[in-house]
Amino acid sequence: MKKKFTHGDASERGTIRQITYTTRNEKGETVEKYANIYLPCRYDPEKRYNIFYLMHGGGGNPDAWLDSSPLKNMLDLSIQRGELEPLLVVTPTYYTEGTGKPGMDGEHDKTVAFQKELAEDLIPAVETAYKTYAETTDPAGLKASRLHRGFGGFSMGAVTTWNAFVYNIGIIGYFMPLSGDCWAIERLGGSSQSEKTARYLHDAAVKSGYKPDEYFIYAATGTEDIAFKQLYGQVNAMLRFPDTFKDASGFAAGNFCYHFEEGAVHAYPDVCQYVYQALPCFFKK
Ligand code: FER
Repeated sequence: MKKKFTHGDASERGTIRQITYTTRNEKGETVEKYANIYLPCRYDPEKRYNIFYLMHGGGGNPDAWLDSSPLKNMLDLSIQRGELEPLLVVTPTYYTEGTGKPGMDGEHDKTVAFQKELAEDLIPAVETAYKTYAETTDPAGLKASRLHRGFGGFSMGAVTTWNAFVYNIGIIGYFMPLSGDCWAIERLGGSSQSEKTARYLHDAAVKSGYKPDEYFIYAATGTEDIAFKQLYGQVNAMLRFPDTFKDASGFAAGNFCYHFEEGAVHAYPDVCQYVYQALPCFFKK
């Protein structure tokens, strides 16, 4: 493991912009939403950038990661020190109105519904306004650029990430579920339904037609995190499917990295450390 990130004074600072786009809410009405986008220092609108979408936890909003963790400073310093290639980072929300009730059953449905918005509204809006490896933002263009696009999230954002793996593997190649398990079988199913959950993800990977060297997962949490038991159970069950989830450190010889940080808790500052560790491993293929 790399040393932990500590806040510092960056001399080369990126900027945060907002992007607005329209989508549909649960009633089918058109709504306007916003997401934040991090542009690295010396951002060049003519250049192509890798892009990483990072989702908040239950009850959050597009500002949660920026308000509650050193994400911006971590990106600035990682890029300034040459540890991380300059990239774009987007913090959206899966809520279409209000902020819901975190942890409730209806919450999982929202993270599933968001998958259509992600593919059809958010990604096209962002990657039309900011240049990425998507030469076009239609489905074919997003598919062709999928190994330059990642999705991750904290807690319910991790639940969202597992759904992105299932529904949007065709346009996303890198996944970073942090302190949260897959709720496809049931709420907190990573521990209560480990085997079924792992099989569901395995079957989704097989059905996608992508080979294990064409999608990558970096999962992490802390040993004192309320999601530890769920993610630990799920990861161990997933490792029993080595044809789809091949154990790997830094993605050197596989597609599945996991990390359990001693003593870390269910909070943005601890979880931001995993982003610091994981992001430099992304977009290497
Ligand atoms: C988990 C995944 C998500 C978990 C909690 C959550 C307790 C979310 C909780 C919330 O938003 O309140 O594994 O473990």
